[in-house]
Amino acid sequence: MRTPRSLVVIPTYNERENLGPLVRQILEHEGCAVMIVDDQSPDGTGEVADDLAREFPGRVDVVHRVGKRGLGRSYVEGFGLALERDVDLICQMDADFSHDPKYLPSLIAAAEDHEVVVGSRYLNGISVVNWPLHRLILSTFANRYIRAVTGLAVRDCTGGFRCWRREALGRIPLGRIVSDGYSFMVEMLFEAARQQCRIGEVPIVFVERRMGASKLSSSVLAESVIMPWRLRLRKLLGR
Ligand SMILES: Nc1nc2c(ncn2[C@@H]2O[C@H](COP(=O)(O)OP(=O)(O)O)[C@@H](O)[C@H]2O)c(=O)[nH]1
Ligand SMILES: [Mg+2]
Repeated sequence: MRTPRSLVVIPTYNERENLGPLVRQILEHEGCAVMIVDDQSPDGTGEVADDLAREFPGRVDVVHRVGKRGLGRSYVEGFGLALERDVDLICQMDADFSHDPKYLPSLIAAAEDHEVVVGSRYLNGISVVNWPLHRLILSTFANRYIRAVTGLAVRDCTGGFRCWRREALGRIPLGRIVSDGYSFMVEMLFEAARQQCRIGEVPIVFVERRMGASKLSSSVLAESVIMPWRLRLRKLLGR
């Protein structure tokens, strides 16, 4: 069987030190190309991305967003552009090495019989390295809460390391996605489940970033509390 063509979409905000090494590791995998979606990072990540695009023509692309920044917005824009490309799979991952590119082959392989594959921290117990206890509790509680409210059967609903079959991603109404933080991950999975997509999970070990800072904010957390109920209502109303 031929290697599937995969485009890895990476949103960046202040990831200057991480981006170069990460992109190089991704490109070691046959069939993988990268699309960086930068939100005018003040630390110059956008220029690092441009340098990479020059170094790897045809394998690295950069989208420079302007206007209000946001993770969800960046993904919606990146996915829209990725769907115009001649690729089989569209992957997504963080730029901070929490998602190790070494797992790309297992996500890609699982996409053979699933339409969406989630790199999961919570398949075999908890596989997270270097998180303070409060963050672990928050994340595991959040996932239970999301599963209970939305009915999703996925163990890790908030993780951002995923691989989509192109047709499946194309069925998600990207223009209607409203959330922007962790909820964006939940909303995308919820819509995938509504489209009857087969969702699979493969185990990953998630390692907290060593360089740069997290952009987790309290408004993102507030959105995560409300969004599962909005999604449930949306389904109930058939919207
Ligand atoms: N384009 C873009 N990327 C973002 C934004 N906020 C976070 N990111 C990226 O999203 C990924 C995850 O963010 P991070 O701060 O590590 O969140 P955490 O892992 O939950 O602490 C990283 O690649 C960030 O650079 C944003 O507003 N715009
Ligand atoms: Mg992170």
